[in-house]
Amino acid sequence: MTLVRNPVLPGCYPDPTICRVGQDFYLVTSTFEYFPGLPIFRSDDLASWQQIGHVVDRSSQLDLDGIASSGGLYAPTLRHHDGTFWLVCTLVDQQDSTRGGNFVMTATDPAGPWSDPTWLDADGIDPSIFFDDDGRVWVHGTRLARDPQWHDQTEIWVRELDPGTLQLVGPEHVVWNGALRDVVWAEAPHLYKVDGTYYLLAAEGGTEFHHAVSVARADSVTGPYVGNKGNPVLTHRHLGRRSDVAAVGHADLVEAADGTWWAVVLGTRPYGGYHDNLGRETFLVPVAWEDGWPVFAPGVGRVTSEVEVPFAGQWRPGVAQGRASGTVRPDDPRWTSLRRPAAEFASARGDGWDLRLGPSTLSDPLTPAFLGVRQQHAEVDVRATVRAALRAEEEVGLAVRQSEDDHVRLVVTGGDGGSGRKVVAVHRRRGVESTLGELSLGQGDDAVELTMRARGQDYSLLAHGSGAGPVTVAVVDGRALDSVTTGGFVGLWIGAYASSNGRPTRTIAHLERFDYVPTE
Ligand code: 6LW
Repeated sequence: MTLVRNPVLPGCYPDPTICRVGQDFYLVTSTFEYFPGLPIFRSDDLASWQQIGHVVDRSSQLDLDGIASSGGLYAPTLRHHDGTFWLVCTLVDQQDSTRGGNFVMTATDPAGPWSDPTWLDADGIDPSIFFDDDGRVWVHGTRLARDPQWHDQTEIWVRELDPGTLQLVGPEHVVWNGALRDVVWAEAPHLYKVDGTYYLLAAEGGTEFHHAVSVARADSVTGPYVGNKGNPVLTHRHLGRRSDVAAVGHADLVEAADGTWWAVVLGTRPYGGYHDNLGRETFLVPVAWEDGWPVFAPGVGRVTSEVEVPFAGQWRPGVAQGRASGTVRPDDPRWTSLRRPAAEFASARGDGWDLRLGPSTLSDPLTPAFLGVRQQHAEVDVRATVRAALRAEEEVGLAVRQSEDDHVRLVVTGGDGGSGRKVVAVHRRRGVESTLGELSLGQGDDAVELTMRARGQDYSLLAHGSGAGPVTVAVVDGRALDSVTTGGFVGLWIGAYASSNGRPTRTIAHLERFDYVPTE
């Protein structure tokens, strides 16, 4: 028996989906505009998760260019059937609804390679796939109701998939609008068959504070589905905004080899007021069956900070669980870039990277030289040691990123018209930039150490030139950066960043090392 710490995946790992093959569990989460996309984790005990790859690791699989922040890859579903892993997901472009859509990818090895997508003739988001025991396969998802009776009403549809052609066939069945009257955003549907009965699990209320999980059951896969009288069966919305965990919903169920049942859900851990800088994280919840219905966290009714898992071994947290501290080396699975592979602008060198500056910036929905990791701890020091011979207007340093419009940079610049290097702290807030502080460095190209020190919502930005002690260049209120303030679906990323700010350049900056050091 081991006490498993929640969240099992801290930081921006939302919309978890889980399946089991033999003794092993596999889990995938959403990644929006980040690349590589859809990280896949393996665990043999639900406690310790090791990242084994990404479902999307070639830009030839999907084109994320130009997709603005909080668009991109939403809510996947992962299943295993007959020796094949199946993943269904949506590529969303919020500016261009004709782009992207729902797709299927398959793999025989979950670590990859995964196939190119096959696009499905289905609109909406949050697709899921269910393999019935009669050999038939059913895809389901959610979309805005075709004939809405209330604002933001969605409908969950079910349609058969031909597993040979990967095309949807036959009639479509609209089976669910949510458990409660006038409820918004019935979404994240997943179908299961347990003891001959079909169960539909779905989120409702929207993925933020009012998020909830409801369940319905039917004798036939296409319904009619009858809701549980206890719906919603899991939510934290009645706990208020001071709850340690909020926004709980978007559940997926799995049965362990010993017959116990579990759910993974997303939730947030607000701090400094109702702000979720770490994003929507993945939590584990025990499930029991009573009277033919799943009971989430029986006897407790909420997500807890520790969960007893009877078959769990000793706690062996994986690096992606954020409990590894220290230098993030080039082979670390936490590294992510924006929209395209980091190899297009970065090459590993020693403990760090060479970063080729390019004209694009963090404000463009493109691929600037940004290599980051999720902020997974409220208290953490992130340090980048950089060295570069920069020209005027060029910059290299650290960035704390929410989106194109909201981020903070602590960067070395080539100075003003070549008059000397300096460190500049810049806050881009709702698309408008302001300089928060500056520190002169003098001429030369010796290494500069830049630190982002998060202590709750105080993000101190420090710079340390050779010989000198660290100097605080600015302190930023992190509440300006979280998605409660800015909108969107993602938590914060912290990364190394370099740009020539629109100019042609051949400058290469060296990131000597990048350290992620939580205080706990
Ligand atoms: C996800 C959906 C949701 O597809 O957020 O508002 C989306 N609801 O379930 C992105 O995580």
